[in-house]
Amino acid sequence: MAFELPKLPYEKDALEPHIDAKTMEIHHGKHHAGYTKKLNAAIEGTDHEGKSIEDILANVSAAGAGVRNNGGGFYNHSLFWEVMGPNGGGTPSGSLGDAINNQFGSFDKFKDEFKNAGGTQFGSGWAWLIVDKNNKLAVTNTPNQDNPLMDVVDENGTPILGVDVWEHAYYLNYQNRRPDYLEAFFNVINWDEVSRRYDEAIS
Ligand code: MN3
Repeated sequence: MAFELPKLPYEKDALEPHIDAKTMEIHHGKHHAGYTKKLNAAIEGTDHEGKSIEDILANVSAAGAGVRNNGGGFYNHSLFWEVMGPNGGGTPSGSLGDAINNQFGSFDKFKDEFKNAGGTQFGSGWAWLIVDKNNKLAVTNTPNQDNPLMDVVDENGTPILGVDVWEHAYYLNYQNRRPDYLEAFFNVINWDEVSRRYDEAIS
């Protein structure tokens, strides 16, 4: 079974004005589609064929760069579309809201740390909110298409929120203003989905 490009869970203009339709169209239809296709090509005829993407990423150090880059790209973007939405923004409530307050002191402090992780990632990469092995929240960042599920990164955990800080994610609308893009991202975060992922990760 080959991996399939997931459908966007909303229309490509649904995140405007924060993320524009043209960026979504290219990002999903070209970039994510490309990672998916190249991942399938990289695993065809290997031991990775038929495994879950999570299993592949957990042992990615033993795989080649093609699996690492495209497997990460496939997984990361699949998560990215899900944790955004047209009715996004605001703040999380429930168990995740409590955990953020406990771990970071306040939502605003978490937001600053997350934006800082995205803003200081040199070159291309991602910023993450993860649940670590002790069920604690942490903010991390990773280069390229690496992610916290991979056995090659410093801080492992289950990613429950991620933001793409590759230039292709924001350059049409924000040019070099990555901090503005990161601020706008907070207007489209689907906290219901992030909370669902949090509850699943700690259960
Ligand atoms: Mn991308």
